[in-house]
Amino acid sequence: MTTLSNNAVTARAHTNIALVKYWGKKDENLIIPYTGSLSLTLDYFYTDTQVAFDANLTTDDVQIDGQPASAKTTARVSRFLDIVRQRSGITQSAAVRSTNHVPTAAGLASSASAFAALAAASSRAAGMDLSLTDLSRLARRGSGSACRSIFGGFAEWQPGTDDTNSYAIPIKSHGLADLRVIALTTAKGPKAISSRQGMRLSVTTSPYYPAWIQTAQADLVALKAALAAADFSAIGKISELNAMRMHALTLSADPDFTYFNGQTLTIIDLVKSLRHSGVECYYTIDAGPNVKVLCQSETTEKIVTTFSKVLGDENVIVTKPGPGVQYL
Ligand code: 2P0
Repeated sequence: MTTLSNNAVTARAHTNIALVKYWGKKDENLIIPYTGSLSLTLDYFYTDTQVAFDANLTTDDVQIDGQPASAKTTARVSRFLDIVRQRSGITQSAAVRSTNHVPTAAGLASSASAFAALAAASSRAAGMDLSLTDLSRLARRGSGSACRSIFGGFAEWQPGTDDTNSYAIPIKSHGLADLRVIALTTAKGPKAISSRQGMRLSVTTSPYYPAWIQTAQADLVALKAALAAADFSAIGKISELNAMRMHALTLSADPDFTYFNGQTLTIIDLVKSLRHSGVECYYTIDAGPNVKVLCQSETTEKIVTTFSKVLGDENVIVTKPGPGVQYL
């Protein structure tokens, strides 16, 4: 990445995978969720973002992966930068250069790493020195899941009730160093229904949404107990169940929709048959057809071999717990 100017700040943030998912906003403007969620930050996928406020610019100049961002993306970044400008008192427009370190067209680019890196870089470039809690609150305004990517390892987004008390906290874990996540790509390119639209449709039309609120809260309590006990089997089971409960909201929305494709279902079956054959692994799926498989280091090779045969080597990536946001 070329340096913009002497006062440019660059930050790196990693993506995260939610084991208990965030799916639905109580407040769409402030991005306050109905339920808490808990994720694992991943080391392999990350975004580097450089920000420089510049008196010579008349509008924000946003480039992603070396290309000018679309008008829609630029507008979303500008709305976020407006919050930073308002809080810091800076009035200048900004140059933003963001690079996603995800395999080319792997369909794994994430608003979580993007807005976590943007929050860190833009706030410091504007002269603010925010605590991690305040960074998490700020990142949340860009994209809900970004508030969790401020932290490494496991992070819990406490839903809160307003802007002041909705943020993520790190969850300490011991005995889970050999946890691995295998990212399986089944489709590339943008999805038909964004997670923002998908969650709105689920909240407003699925008759099961009230049940989701209850079960997600219970899943979160159970997951935290499983993490405290470093109980991999329980972590996997809860994650799988919670993912399917989230996807049940899409199938029960009106109009119904799904993020799964045919290969998603094939992978689910394969994970189950691996498990029945004694290879312990569990799946989780976000707002897209790609699947993440949770496993432990000793079984990773066997699982990778199984999925490489089905999807091709390039669509199977092994990753592990990753770090929190950092300045470069
Ligand atoms: C999650 N997802 O907890 C859930 C599970 C997708 C499925 O957070 O509208 O891009 O920007 O707050 O953070 C994706 O939603 O949504 C997401 P916005 P975001 O990771």
